[in-house]
Amino acid sequence: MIPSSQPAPHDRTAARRSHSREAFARARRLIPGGVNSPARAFGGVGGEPIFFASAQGQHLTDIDSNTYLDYIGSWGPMILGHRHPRVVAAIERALATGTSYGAPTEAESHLAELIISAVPSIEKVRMVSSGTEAAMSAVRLARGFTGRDVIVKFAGNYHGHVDSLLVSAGSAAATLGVPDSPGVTAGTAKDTVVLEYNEPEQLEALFRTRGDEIAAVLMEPVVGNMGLVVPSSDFLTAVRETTRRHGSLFVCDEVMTGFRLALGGAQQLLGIEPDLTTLGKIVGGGLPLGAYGGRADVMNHILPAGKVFQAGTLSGNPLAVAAGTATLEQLRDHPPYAMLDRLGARLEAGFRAAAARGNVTVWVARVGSMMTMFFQKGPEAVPVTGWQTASQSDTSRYAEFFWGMIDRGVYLPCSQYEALFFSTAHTDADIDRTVAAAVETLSV
Ligand code: KE4
Repeated sequence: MIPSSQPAPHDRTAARRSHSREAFARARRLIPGGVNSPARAFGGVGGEPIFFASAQGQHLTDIDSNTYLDYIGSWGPMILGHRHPRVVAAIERALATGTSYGAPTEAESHLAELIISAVPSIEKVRMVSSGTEAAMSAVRLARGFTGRDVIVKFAGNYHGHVDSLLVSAGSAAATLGVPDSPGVTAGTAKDTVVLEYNEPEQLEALFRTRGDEIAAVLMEPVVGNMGLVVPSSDFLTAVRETTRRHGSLFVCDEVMTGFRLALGGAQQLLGIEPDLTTLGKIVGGGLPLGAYGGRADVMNHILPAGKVFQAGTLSGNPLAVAAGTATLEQLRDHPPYAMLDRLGARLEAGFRAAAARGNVTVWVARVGSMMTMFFQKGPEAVPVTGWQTASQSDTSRYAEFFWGMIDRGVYLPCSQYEALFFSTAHTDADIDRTVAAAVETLSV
């Protein structure tokens, strides 16, 4: 249960988290920055990361036995909440027969059928072990298929830690101020062109001059990695029309939005048809699995059907496939999207009201169960349409909000430049409790 007594607000060194502090000190001696991914390092909010012991449904429990309402959901995968019985049972069944074969199984074909039936633009799909691998493979495939070098991406979009895509990247790269990572060579970056999201004229101008060099345009169809930003219909039309006109591929990165915003992902919601789609997170049900797929005439260029190389020891791992299959079957059999949207509207209205009561300027963006409240410095809210406006956010004000919510048992993304997620395990009472915590936090 969430602690009934309300601790002192903004108590970042709360004694209630002494074991996390000790664990972090130990981890820093062993692991760079004490974490295995910078997104969880709390760099964007100050203080030290919280170490967790367990999770169930909508709740996380840290190693100091504090319980939190979880609004990260492992950065997206846990749409059914933690340890959903159907997913746990599927993993246990797979465990009983083997954990890794390095050889094909029928379970992989079954998951492929589920993905293909859920996402109409995907005619063939290849499984990998992460969203990064999916993006890396899709970029190589686009270059191999078109015989061209240039990839277009958008500032504030994040596609994993692929060298060629760590250029003006979002997520932890933006949070920690390394949108262009050291170690990415000029030779690699020269074939990546970065434009501003939601600026169709920029894209059209680029294609007028370099269209015959462009292998693909890669985008998050709804951005989560600069905070949540929705695309304009003009922008989506420009991406689809310019790529089609110039023989380039339209690659939708649905690692975060896939099966999250609809069973068919953001592309179903937005009515777009990309040539390739990358997937991750939910498709693995919280275990390591990514995928990329799309037009069969493109995918058939992947070895051994074609000549574009891509491989992986643990690709299609039986445990990850079992977790992903159970998750997608649950979403197919009991589509939660209307309920998630209703809960999201309740949370959005509550956060807006809390900000108004606290006289705090915010821009709130939400699609279904993904949402971001951008804290802003001026007196009037400014629409956040791309990195240029997202990056003007008042990140220190967000950090104050984050810690005030932590102290009230609500675990939000540890960065202004991330979207929050909630699950089918969250209830109206959880949302109301979250809103009450926001009202208290924003009125101090
Ligand atoms: P992974 O390699 O982390 O599985 O996926 C990379 C990726 C690709 N595309 C999109 C749209 C993504 O959001 C991600 C990963 N998202 C971040 C959070 N915004 C993962 C958290 C982390 O890096 O620890």
